[in-house]
Amino acid sequence: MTNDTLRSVPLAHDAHLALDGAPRVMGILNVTPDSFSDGGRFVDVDRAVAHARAMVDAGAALIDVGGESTRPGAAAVDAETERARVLPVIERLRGVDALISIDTSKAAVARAAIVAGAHLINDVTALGDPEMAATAASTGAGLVLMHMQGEPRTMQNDPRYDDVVRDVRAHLAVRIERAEAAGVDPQRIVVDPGIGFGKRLHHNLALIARIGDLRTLGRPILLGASRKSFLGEITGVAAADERVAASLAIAAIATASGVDILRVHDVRETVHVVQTVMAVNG
Ligand code: HH2
Repeated sequence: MTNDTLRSVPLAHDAHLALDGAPRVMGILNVTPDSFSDGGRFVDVDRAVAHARAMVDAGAALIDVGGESTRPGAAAVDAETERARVLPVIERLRGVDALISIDTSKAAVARAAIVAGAHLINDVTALGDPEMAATAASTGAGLVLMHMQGEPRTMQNDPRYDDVVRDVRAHLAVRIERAEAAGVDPQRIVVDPGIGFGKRLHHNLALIARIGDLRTLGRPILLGASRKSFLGEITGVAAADERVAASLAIAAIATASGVDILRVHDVRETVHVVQTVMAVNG
């Protein structure tokens, strides 16, 4: 594992994400009525901004703002509704001491979010929108390419792989090539195996256990496992907000495995995990 490598990911608005081997924590801000863990809690702009600020105070280096739930079976949202949810929040977050990511699969939403002040695009469809790569290229935004099999509505209906880690890696390699072909600077690309997106429990576990295999893509790795349902399958805990300890176990494994960004709900606790694992590993 190349934990000691210093790297910097250039982002929109001349910002950079510095990576030094300890994962950066990305706090989740779902401005949606229906997200699986925090749906409805941060639809109000003042509450969303206050929650973002609290996550930054707790040590989040990034805030991931999303206006459409991607949980299995979630209702699709049009671009206008999504923009109306996220833009007022992003505008209010200008000047906070954190980088802002826009969690969207729509190029039109991504573009508007970058204009409003966002620094990187978190695209869970990895260029499902044919305009997304050109949008990332022209704005200079960072670009998270996440693996998903199928689409949110149906992705959990019997997903299959030959070798899930190899298949996910190959899929991400193709999407990286596609982004580069459209003019995206490869230095700006981050990859993500997409925990829970068209994966059964054993697929998620294999991807986490062998996350280091994705290093050969040559890009920083983001992992989003926080409070997800596979943790409920392991522990028998049905309530998403009671899966914090299980989420922290994954954060510890990911930190020890050299993951670069952890997308989480519980920022303070995750920062403590990262600090502790890094202290032990010297
Ligand atoms: N997971 C979710 C949403 N966006 N983005 C990346 N890059 N990686 C992930 O694993 C990921 C993601 C789903 O979680 P959440 O945002 O908490 O819920 P919902 O999709 O219901 O809003």
